[in-house]
Amino acid sequence: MARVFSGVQPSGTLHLGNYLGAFRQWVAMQEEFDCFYCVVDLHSLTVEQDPAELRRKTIETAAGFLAVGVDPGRSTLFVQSHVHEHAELAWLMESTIAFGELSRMTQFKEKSAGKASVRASLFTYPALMAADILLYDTDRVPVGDDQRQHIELTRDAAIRFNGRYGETFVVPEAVLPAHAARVMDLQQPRNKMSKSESSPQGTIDLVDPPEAISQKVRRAVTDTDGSLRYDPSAKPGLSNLIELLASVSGRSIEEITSSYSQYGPLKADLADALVAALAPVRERYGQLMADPAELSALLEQGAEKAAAVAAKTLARAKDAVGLLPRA
Ligand code: ATP
Ligand code: LTN
Repeated sequence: MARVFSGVQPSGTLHLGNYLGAFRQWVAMQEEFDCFYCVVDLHSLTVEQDPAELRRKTIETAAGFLAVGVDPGRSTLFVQSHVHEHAELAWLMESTIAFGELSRMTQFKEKSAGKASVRASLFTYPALMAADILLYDTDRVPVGDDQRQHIELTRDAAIRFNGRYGETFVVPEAVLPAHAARVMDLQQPRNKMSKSESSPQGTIDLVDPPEAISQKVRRAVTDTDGSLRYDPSAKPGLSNLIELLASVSGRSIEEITSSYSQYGPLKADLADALVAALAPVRERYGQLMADPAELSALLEQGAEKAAAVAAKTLARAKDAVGLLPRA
């Protein structure tokens, strides 16, 4: 069975971008693939985190995976720092990827812009991400559009390593959703909806109550020209709402733009569709968070399964580069 790997940082509350950009594909892919889904806590250390808060968010993020429909009976669900091979292979990746390549990563440029102090790990982070993916002989990586460049870099790193040291890694491919691969902030529709950077009014959280979802959609920023058409560069707010409706309802962009003439009814239908999609997620999330012992047992089983796979790949890679095995 082909392998899938993906991860989410425990850096905040899961939102609609995570759901439509990543989670829905994660759930669908369980039918066909051997899936590994990871709470990438090491990645979140690239920026300041409060220790107690980080522990709490790690559990919440894992509960979010299950709430959206990741099935621990079929998929392996685990926490990155529980499998030490990630940090170790990351060093070999930093020794494969060039400084110039990391300098070209747009996410680094965006997240470091204007900051007085930037952690070295924010710069090297794509090497850790490459390690995450390559450790599991991953064929496909379901992600949102913002991660496309990192997956390209992972592919380049795998190809370069294999060329230099012999066939070691599977070269993975990104899988992006047809719609809503880049969900925009509802208040600032030129920026992506984000856990760490968006305002509460601009973000729909997976656990928002129905009234909050409807209110945020109603107040979403659009424009005043009144013409209902899909044009992301001239009409980013409205186009985002159209994308969202296409994604949650399965309707096409053309069908949507031809069936509404005013923004109000489109917003109302979008709000209803989002409430219907997210209500069961919110309910399951509440149940899961009520039983943290069950969650940590699942994460323990997941770590054990993940480590068994990761250890083999790491040993192969260390051997390939010429690190002397212990006697
Ligand atoms: P942060 O703001 O801390 O960078 P984030 O909200 O971008 O967090 P991540 O943990 O970085 O979330 O991303 C998890 C997954 O969700 C990734 O596959 C990413 O591509 C996807 N994703 C995140 N934001 C969006 C978005 N606005 N639209 C579509 N997909 C998204
Ligand atoms: N960098 C990603 C999270 C991430 C990831 C991964 C996604 C870390 N490792 C491996 C897919 C595969 C992010 O910030 N969204």
